[in-house]
Amino acid sequence: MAPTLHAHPFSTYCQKVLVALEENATPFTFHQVDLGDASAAEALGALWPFRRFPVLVDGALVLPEASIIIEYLDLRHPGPVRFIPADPDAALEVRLIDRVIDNDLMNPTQKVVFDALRPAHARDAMGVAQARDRLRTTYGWLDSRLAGRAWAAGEAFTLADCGAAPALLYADWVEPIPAEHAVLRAYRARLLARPSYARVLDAARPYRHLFPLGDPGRD
Ligand SMILES: N[C@@H](CCC(=O)N[C@@H](CS)C(=O)NCC(=O)O)C(=O)O
Repeated sequence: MAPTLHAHPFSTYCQKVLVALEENATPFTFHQVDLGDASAAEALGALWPFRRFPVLVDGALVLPEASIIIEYLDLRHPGPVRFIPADPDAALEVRLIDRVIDNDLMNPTQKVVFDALRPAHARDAMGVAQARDRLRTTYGWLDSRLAGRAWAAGEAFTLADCGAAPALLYADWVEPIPAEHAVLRAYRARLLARPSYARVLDAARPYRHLFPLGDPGRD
């Protein structure tokens, strides 16, 4: 039986896994979770007490964490696109960039987005300023690291690119990538044009009204 992905189309970490599934046309069942629905949130909590998605269920296995899910797909549902290179040094580079994408791109973007969802009196202006500063540091690092590469870690599309696609989509909405980072801007454009991510992006369009900083009207 095909695995089931518990997820939401607009969620950045869910999109990361959806890109991997799309890349290899892996059969799966999509179970949409609306965290605003108390019973859906409770059902997700029964799978993963932190109530975060994505969660993949494959037979008796319940697997959270987008990167681990993609590594699992690579092992148990492999396709022509391999997300972790066989060469251990190349695999380290993929995992390093994947960590930077999650920790220093996705997470500060979420900080800014979730802060906008808070009531005005509970906002964290200093935390948001620090998150924006971190995004700018990450942009500079990625712009240098990716120079001369087609994809995040070289010529092959990997785990690092699965996360980079949604992370750069939303990060640029929150804190536009400066024009001087031409390498990074061109990489973001390639990701958005990649058929796997273009399909994920299209499936998420009906939910753009959920973006608390306003639909940017592009991409
Ligand atoms: N480290 C997790 C992060 C997952 C995550 O933060 N998911 C968000 C949606 S993009 C979520 O479920 N947020 C709901 C919440 O934290 O309450 C992963 O890599 O999968």
